[in-house]
Amino acid sequence: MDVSATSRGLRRPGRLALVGGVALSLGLAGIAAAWAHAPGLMPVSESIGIHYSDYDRGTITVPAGVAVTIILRNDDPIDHEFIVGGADVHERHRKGTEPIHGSRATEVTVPAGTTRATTITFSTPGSYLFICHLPGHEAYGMVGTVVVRGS
Ligand SMILES: [Cu+2]
Repeated sequence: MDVSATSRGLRRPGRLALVGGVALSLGLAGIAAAWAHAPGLMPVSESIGIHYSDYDRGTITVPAGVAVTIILRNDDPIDHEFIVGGADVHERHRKGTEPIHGSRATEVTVPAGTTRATTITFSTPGSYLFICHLPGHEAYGMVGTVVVRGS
């Protein structure tokens, strides 16, 4: 658990009492789980590394309706992308001509050797592919899944 989440809780006396009760009954893991189920109380973040044109995680699971920050670290000497969405989104990008992405949170260019963060709220539970649509990268295997679970 990060310290900022703890200190933020301490500044809210009303919630401190609730968290204290959870701490007694469930321990530290229980606190994290309780916060994870209370949107807005605890930031949700996931990290995905890219190395040798491969995402280091095939699946990430996130809660619906919560802002999730996804940290994308590209260790390669070439650019990659993280584009997440439904079949329509991916079909558009397979045929697309946009060389750089940056204006949509769900479509991120991660230049060689850099780290990018994007924050997305997935409103509808389900499974959504994330893919790098630079030429040849999807066929090479740059595909993963975001599983969005309901509350
Ligand atoms: Cu790529």
